[in-house]
Amino acid sequence: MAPAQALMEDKFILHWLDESRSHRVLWLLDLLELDYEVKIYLRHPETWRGPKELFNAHPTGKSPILDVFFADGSEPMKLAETGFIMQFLLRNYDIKKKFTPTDPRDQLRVDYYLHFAEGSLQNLWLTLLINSVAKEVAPFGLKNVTKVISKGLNNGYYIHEFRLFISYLEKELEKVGTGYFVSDHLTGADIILSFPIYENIFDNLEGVREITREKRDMTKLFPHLAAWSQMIRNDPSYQRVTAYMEEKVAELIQTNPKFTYQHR
Ligand SMILES: N[C@@H](CCC(=O)N[C@@H](CS)C(=O)NCC(=O)O)C(=O)O
Repeated sequence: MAPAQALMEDKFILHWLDESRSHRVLWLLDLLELDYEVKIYLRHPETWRGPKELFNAHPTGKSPILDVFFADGSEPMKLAETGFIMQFLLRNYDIKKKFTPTDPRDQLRVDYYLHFAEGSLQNLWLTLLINSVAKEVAPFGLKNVTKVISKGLNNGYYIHEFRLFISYLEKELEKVGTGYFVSDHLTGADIILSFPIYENIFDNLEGVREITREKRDMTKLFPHLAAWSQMIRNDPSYQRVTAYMEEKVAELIQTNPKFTYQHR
């Protein structure tokens, strides 16, 4: 058997948390037509944290986690960190090079986005989000002071950084001019950015308005990012995995309403 085929016989278990970064790993597994299973975890409806069962998958209790079972019998591997997982999958399983640029300089751009998405963009969004809900979780009596501090941090620093990053990404897309972040077809760059740009922002415009106090229309301010988000939304594989997971999550909630959440 040719090595490429042997690799395609490998099996995967994705530990997938709802409304999380793990969705793009699922999308990539589907795009690469790999043999995978999904283990579903639900967030606590109030704290929005993952369940304690995620700690059985990995000591950090975070998702995504990918278990890899090699067809050649070598020792299974457990992978964490979205960018790293995606890099591993693209390097080893994109046999037909469908999602890999041919130009080595373009490959470097993909690698850059695999780091940028989690290293810079996602943490910024998370901080904005946490500051915007800080008042609600603050103890009674400290809510007003918490609001002043968290709003001050967002207004004085994080909203500015958010605009900086989004404007930068808009210009990058315009510069490439193909509708994709790298090259002229879907690559790991678009797949990893689907969560911070499409899911967090362009599929959540009302939430963005509340958090960033941006009154102008984001789709008009950032037309290239808006059109790119539409491309993600319309991707048949993205639609298929999204609809499938929505159905599975609804089933899980219905059949197991006492899903055990970790209270922290
Ligand atoms: N940098 C990590 C972040 C992983 C992460 O924080 N995952 C979140 C989901 S978006 C999580 O599992 N949260 C559950 C919790 O912290 O309780 C990655 O890219 O995989």
